[in-house]
Amino acid sequence: STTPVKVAVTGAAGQIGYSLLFRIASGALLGPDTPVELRLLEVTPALPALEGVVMELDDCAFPLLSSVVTGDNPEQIFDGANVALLVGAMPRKDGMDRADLLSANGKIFTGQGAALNKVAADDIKVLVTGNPANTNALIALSNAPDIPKERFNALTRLDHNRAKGQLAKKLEVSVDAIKDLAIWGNHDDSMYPDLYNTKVDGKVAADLVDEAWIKDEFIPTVAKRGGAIIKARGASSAASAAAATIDHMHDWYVGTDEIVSMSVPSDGSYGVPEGIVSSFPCRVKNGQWEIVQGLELNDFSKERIMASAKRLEDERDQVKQLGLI
Ligand code: NAX
Repeated sequence: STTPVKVAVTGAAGQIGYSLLFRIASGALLGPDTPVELRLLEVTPALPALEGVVMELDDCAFPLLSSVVTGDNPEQIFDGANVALLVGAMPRKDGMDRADLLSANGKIFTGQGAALNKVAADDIKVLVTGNPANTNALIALSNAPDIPKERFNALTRLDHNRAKGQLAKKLEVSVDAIKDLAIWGNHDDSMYPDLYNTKVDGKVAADLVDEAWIKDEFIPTVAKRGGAIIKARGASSAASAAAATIDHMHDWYVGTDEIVSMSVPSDGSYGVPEGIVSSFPCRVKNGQWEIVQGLELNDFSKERIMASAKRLEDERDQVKQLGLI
């Protein structure tokens, strides 16, 4: 179609935004035939910096970029949006604990959920990247009662891609050889990458490596990757986080034949409680995700998945107590 798809991005002047916007405008998000209108939200003090980013977007002369709208008012920016990438959030500062972060960022997502509810297009798809992503998605969907909750996802695709990269390196295979890998649970250090259902050239990944490697190297490396990048780069993951955000929404919007990791509102599958947004292996059909059913989970996997789900329940209880949901 030639009607531009309206893609809203929050935190557009931030680090992730600086990678994300150019890829959206180049067609990486919605494909080479779909023009986009970018609608960019920032806090008021960041609007001048955002204008600089828009100047650079102009200077790329992307054929698919039909227009760019910027502002600090969610109801204006989300007006008619078909896709919303909620990246903007306050980073954790020194002396802030997780509860402080939940409270500070939670307020952003109550307001943005309500604004989406009021003005977004009927087909809106929302992906939350800003941390704590899973619980922020829960807050947003709870404040958008007229939008089906299935339209709210959170990002665990970066963990998925990190796990794929580590496994490919270990086995000296191409990432393309790896199928059916999935991250379960929360996007924090409790996330669980299941190698017992992952296939490498048709073989079970867990059979190709030592159990000790899975437990003592693979899982901790994926879990601590964000910290390792901050240490090496002096700044948190940005280009890889943008790439994962693109991958997730691309696969949701355009479709994929593969099993992918998506944090979605739990329907109780595999004993993960309803009322949280948790990562599952998902397939996408006709623009709708569904949780892959019928997977065998061993005791180790079940224990790790439940431990991560428990973290999400604790976060849910905290934001409930704060009156955010
Ligand atoms: P930056 O601090 O560079 O950018 C965030 C931007 O959001 C800033 O420009 C800020 O002004 C803006 N912002 C803050 N409140 C806003 C609001 N109410 N409305 C609109 N914009 C607002 O952070 P960046 O490195 O881009 O990271 C953004 C978020 O992604 C953080 O919360 C970060 O923790 C999270 N991440 C999530 C990942 C994931 O896998 N789910 C991985 C990467 C990243 O750490």
